[in-house]
Amino acid sequence: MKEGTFYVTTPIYYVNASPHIGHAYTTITADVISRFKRMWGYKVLFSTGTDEHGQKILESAKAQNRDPKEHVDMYSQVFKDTWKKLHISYDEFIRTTEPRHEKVVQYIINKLYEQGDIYKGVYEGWYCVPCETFYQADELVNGNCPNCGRPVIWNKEDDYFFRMSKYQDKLLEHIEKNPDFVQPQTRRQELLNRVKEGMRDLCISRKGLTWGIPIPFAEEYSIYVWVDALINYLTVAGYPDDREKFETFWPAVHLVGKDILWFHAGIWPCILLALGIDVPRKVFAHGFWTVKKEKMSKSKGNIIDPVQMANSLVDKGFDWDIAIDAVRYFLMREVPLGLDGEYSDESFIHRVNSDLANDLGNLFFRSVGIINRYGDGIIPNTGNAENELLNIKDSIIKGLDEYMTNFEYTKVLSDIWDFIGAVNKYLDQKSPWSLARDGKREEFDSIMFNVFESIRNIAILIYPFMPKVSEYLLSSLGVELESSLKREALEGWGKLKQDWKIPEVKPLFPRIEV
Ligand code: ME8
Repeated sequence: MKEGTFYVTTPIYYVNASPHIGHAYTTITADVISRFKRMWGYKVLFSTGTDEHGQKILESAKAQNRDPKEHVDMYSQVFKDTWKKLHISYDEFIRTTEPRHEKVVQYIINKLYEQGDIYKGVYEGWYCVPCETFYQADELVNGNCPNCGRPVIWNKEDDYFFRMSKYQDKLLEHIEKNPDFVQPQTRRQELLNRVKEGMRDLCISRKGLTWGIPIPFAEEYSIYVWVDALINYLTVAGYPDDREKFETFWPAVHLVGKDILWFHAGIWPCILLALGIDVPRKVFAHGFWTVKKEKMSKSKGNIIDPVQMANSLVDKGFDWDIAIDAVRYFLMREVPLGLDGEYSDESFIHRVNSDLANDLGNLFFRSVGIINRYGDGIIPNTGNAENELLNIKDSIIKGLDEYMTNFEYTKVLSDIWDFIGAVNKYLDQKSPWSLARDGKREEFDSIMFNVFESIRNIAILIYPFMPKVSEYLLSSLGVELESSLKREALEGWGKLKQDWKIPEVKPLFPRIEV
């Protein structure tokens, strides 16, 4: 990895249904860090995609009466379309059925086989198709899958195995030496315990399964879908042919849900160690969104669709882009990444009303109202900074890269909202409207300059979370976007355009009556 670069990934999602807020959560989280890092001057590679092979996908295609290829093409497009709607700025969208990926998977399997890390044995145990996971009898809970609770199937066949146990000690050492390798700490502890219990060799083949990548030296087998899927992170990074890209970006930061931590922080690093490649820079496992305390899932029928959430705001008078940003804001603000979050329509509406309409929206619209009424709509640029506001801004910027890199988004947002609160309070206390009425023009100008300069800073700070709201606010302030969405634009105080007349603005966040 070269200095100043940042590679972040989401899991590649199964193409058996449309995305819900669980998928959107991981993807928006990755989008926020990518937008932030680009703003901070990093060269970013942000990758997402779809996991298209395996028995689960084959069965879902059959259940929906589609040819598997047609099925994966269709759902993969649904994911792409949804990410476009949610303003996701990915650099790469990888599909595991792409030839470029199949080539890398086969290359890796050959390499591991040739170096003696893959051997033939007999697999005897259980398999959960919805989770695409092998289990031994002692791992089952009441005879069912310990992860999803559904029935498992018995499997006994000749199979190929990866010598995972050989890399256990190296992995353990890495986790122990690198306290931030897995975050949050509770998940790191969980992983440590599991690695210490001992790692069995991993079955990496499925006999006779045709919807998968064939094992190059035994074509009657396909490669276990999780091994196929994990390798996507290397394919995107240019491994093995594009050395330049690979050396620029690898290792990646993997964002995952807590259900798939073991694959990313247990199995995957062992494969990488076997290949002589650096293990991931970080694996961050977030919590689950629940509805009435149950994990959201298609089988339970309690799915929340992010696009429908946005539509519910459009019905209340929101512009589409602003509604999408409100969904993004809610998901990033409501729960600290790592904990579970309970979704309800009430909590969504409450956030939108209180944080967006009452705090941010109110600050902007009352400020514009004051300047229109008492200052001909022209933002004064007096240049004298109000230290109280400047210091708040500086203290946010100080730790920002670190907080963002540790995915402490709720803390960052709460700091930005404290800033918004401070500017609203400043307006109340200074009551510039009275100063204008009393003819104290200089004082009025100075206060309004500081208010709008604060709004400019706030608009830049919220950009990673709400890009369209940010762009709307900045362009209303006459600020050029390209030069504004940069770290330098947050330095100092007083980068507003001289004598800018604010155009007519529309209310961004209509208050929702409940
Ligand atoms: O596991 N709350 O794909 P997947 C929060 N293809 N996040 C949730 C969630 C919920 N209720 N439900 C799902 C796979 N997620 C594999 C990944 S990667 C090499 C292969 C999110 O479609 C969360 O990030 O089942 C979880 O890890 C991911 O969706 C799983 O998506």
